[in-house]
Amino acid sequence: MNDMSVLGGLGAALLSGSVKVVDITAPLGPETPVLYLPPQFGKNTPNVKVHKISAYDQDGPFWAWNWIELGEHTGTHFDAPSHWITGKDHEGNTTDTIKPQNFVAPVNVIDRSKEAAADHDYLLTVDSIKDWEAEHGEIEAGTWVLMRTDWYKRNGSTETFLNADENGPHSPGPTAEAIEYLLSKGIIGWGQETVGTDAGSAGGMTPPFPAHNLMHKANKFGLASLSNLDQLPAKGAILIAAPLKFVGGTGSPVRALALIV
Ligand code: 23J
Ligand code: MN
Repeated sequence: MNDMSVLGGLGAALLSGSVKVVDITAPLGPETPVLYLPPQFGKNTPNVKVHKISAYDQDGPFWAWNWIELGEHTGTHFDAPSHWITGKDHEGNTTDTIKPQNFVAPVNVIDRSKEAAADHDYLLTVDSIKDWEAEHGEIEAGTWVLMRTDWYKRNGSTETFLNADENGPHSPGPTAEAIEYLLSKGIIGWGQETVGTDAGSAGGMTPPFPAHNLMHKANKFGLASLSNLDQLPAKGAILIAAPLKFVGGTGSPVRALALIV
């Protein structure tokens, strides 16, 4: 297939519905759960606030509009390398300077939903990724890797989503070694369905928050609070997830989509 017929074929497939667009984004609003960090880590990010400007009333007779108060790292969102101290000196490391090719790429989806249901502190290991590759094929350079856990089904409330007790939050994520392994394969991004790209227990890991520390050190990206990964195949989908072009932004809410056949 030549390059023109690839897009012609895609356009026809979108029109006929044989290629489908899956929304892998969680609803964004005042009820959206946000990360909670304990005081030793510093400040927290606020909840979304929506401020009315007008609603077809004396403040704007024929129109409705709002302005929103929004943290960069809120809801389904993109982590830029500048988010982490390890990524702060890279070229093109902010939401406005990242190359847009990174926002559209093939995606691998590692289903560990059974494991995460059985163990809320489930950690994805190198061996588990190698098992997945033996079944589905190698993870290729330039692709995204997402872990499906079905954790998005807990995203309706902060309590179930953060899942914290006196020992801190309990949610699945990657080991540091798993991220190192994925980086050795040349991936451009790591994403999951939990509030951040790391496990609830990640503050106590070496290094702390390894998905953030290691991905951003490598000038690579993250996606957090993804939804509906149970609708994606292990391989073969195309991820589309572009942050707002915030000048100097460390991250941004996104409308994350996947193209599937
Ligand atoms: C700051 C500190 C720790 C974490 C995070 C932010 C996030 O999850 C985020 O949204 O980037 S874990
Ligand atoms: Mn983030």
